[in-house]
Amino acid sequence: MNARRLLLVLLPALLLGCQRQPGQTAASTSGPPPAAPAQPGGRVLRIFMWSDYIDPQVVKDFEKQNGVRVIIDTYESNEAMLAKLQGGGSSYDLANPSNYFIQAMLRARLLQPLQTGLIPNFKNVAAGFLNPGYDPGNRYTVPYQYAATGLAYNAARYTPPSQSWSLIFGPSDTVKFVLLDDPREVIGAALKYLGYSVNSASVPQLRAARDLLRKVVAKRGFLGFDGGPGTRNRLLAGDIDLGQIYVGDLLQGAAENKALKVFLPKEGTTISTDTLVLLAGAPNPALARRFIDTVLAPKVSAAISNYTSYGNPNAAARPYLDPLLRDNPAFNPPQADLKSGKVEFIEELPPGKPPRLYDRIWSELKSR
Ligand code: N2P
Repeated sequence: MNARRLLLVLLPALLLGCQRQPGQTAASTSGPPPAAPAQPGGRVLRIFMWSDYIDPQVVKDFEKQNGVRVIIDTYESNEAMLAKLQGGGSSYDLANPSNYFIQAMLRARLLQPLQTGLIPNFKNVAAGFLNPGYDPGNRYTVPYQYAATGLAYNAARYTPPSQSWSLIFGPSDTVKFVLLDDPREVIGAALKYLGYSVNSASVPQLRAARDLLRKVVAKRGFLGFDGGPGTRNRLLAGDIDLGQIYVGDLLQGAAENKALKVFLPKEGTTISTDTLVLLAGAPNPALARRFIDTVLAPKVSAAISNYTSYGNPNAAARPYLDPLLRDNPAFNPPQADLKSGKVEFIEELPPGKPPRLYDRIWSELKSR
């Protein structure tokens, strides 16, 4: 926790001069009696979430309506999220993993059942997002937002001659570009460019993806790996021509600068659902469920997507979605492309050799 956050958490207690230690009762506290607890319970809700992934007004309203403080710490990859949670020492209530990290979090005993029966707005989840393969019966997850991954450019400095991954994966070395700092996205895009599944577990196919990516990261125009917001900012600053990016992160920048554009490459691409999960050690599970219930309310859910430009799995939110977003194929990939697998959901790899192969490819790419 940084100093500012620490101060925000401690401030009410410091002002009252009566910070109560664990196990200390009101009767044994000297000085003025403690103020009535904020509703419900005068607590802090701590959320670990992808960066730039919520409308801050939604958080402020939740704090006000419930008399609580919400602290959101952010990350830019599932790997970073899992490493921090596995390292312990953090007392988050909620986290925001992608669908293909749920089983790994369960194996690491990081999750507790959500009990969606206690979350009335769960009824708003669109049928296509219910009972997913990564979490049968929605025992541990609700879908939060989803994101396809595209190629983005700044039209003020670069006009792509095609809508293809070949702009970066082809032989030419004339554009400056970055790739996402995300192994499944980068290896998945290379697999898709080669005509394979983004979830391939085939050794020859993965070798082909590795050989391609070795050449890609050796290009003069390759300027490194970055997160979604970092890539958006480099495009806004005009430092790069092209960037692989989670579509919503780019569309947030396009609201600021109309020259920022994004497309889903014609060979196909990855997509994933980011979820909300209740962590096993959550200090405030009831408040955490109340937060999930709030973000699943139709207008709140739509406000979040309208702010973040990310896909919305909430059927009741649809009427409130910005039509410009709703009708943008990069934001809302065509059903036919989802059905055909052209836009393909990243899934957890089968255990054993495949995850090790992906890890090996990724470590090699990152060590260059
Ligand atoms: C938010 C990125 C979320 C999409 N900045 C990654 N699945």
